[in-house]
Amino acid sequence: MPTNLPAEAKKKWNDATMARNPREKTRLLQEFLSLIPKHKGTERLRAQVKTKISSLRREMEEKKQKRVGGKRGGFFVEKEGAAQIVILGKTNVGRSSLLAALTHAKVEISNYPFTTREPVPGMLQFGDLQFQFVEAPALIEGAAEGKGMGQKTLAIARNADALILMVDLLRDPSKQLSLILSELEKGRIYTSKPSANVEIEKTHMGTGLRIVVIGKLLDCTTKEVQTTLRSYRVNNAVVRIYGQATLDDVEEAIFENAIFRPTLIIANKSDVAGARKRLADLRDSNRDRLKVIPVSCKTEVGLKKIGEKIFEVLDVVKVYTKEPREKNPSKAPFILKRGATIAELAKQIHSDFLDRFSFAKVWSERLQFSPQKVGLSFVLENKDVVELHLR
Ligand SMILES: Nc1nc2c(ncn2[C@@H]2O[C@H](COP(=O)(O)OP(=O)(O)OP(=O)(O)O)[C@@H](O)[C@H]2O)c(=O)[nH]1
Ligand SMILES: [Mg+2]
Repeated sequence: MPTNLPAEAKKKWNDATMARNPREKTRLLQEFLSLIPKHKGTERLRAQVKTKISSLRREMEEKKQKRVGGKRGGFFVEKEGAAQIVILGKTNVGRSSLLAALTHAKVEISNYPFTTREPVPGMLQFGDLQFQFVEAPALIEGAAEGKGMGQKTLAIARNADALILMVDLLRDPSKQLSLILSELEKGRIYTSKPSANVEIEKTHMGTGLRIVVIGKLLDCTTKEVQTTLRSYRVNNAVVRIYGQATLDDVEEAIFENAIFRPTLIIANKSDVAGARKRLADLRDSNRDRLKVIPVSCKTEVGLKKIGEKIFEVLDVVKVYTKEPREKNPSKAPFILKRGATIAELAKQIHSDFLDRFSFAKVWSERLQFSPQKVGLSFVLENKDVVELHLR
């Protein structure tokens, strides 16, 4: 539904995005909020702006406390391995137990609530790949508004490559799941693939607007997209439109980028009485059709499947490279999004390989002639072996 914002509101939004100081930004956002007409089409936007204001307030409050206490919270976890998977869930569901069962991480497991207060990483060896699991602090209701370090926790989820939503089968698992999903949604993190995705990458002054439509515009032309962007004073940007997008999708992307993260549900404590019935209820209520894996960290049932399921949900392929004249491919594979081409592989190996590319050879059982000589647009598949020839 269109927001139909008056020009004055659009200008105010632009001022707010330009403001660097949180106090100033909060004030401008509040003024922006008061200029948004109240109707069904702006409901979501108003909620979003309110969340943003309360998070800015909390941020300022925390900074103030930090100046007094001098304590720093190191919440960012540097990525290692093929993918970073963040484990989210309510307290005591067994996030630490899962991390301890899958990796060598040293974590504290206890039946007291809120034992884990900072993200804890650990590595899982899966064949010739390594996955990095990160236990996030427990999520509580109101996390998206900043309760219980909620925003920092959601920021870790935003940065992840995939998510594990963990519930336990001791208490109502569907209720636990809907709490997590609702906090994620408020944080604009989606667990199912959206039908459209609009990315706005702001560029330098004077570079102009470049619209790249990879999917299809359903109800507007590229020109209308440009007009909408300009009305919000987005004048220099590369805008990529994936899937079946509407003008509303474009407008939404102006306010904040929604992101999609591949997601699995892990239902822990399958050993407890009544677990089977609760698991069935959880599966019934799971409207987004996310994959549910029942496990028990206590009896270790189901844990062996997790590596494989993560690999599947990431929707990636692993590709081995080979040096010309060497007999065997490298031991460590490269991980690429499914559908990636030789060009993406070349870029990942070295920033100037794309410019120096001459041709590639690909070995695979699926090819009629292997090795096959290919160019940059060749789509790679799982377990392909690639030899790059440079100029
Ligand atoms: N019966 C049963 N209990 C489990 C299982 N996994 C974990 N627990 C127990 O659940 C309690 C909480 O486990 P933790 O792994 O500390 O849970 P957490 O999600 O990390 O909790 P916080 O970090 O405190 O939020 C502990 O008493 C565990 O022993 C399981 O598979 N079955
Ligand atoms: Mg824990």
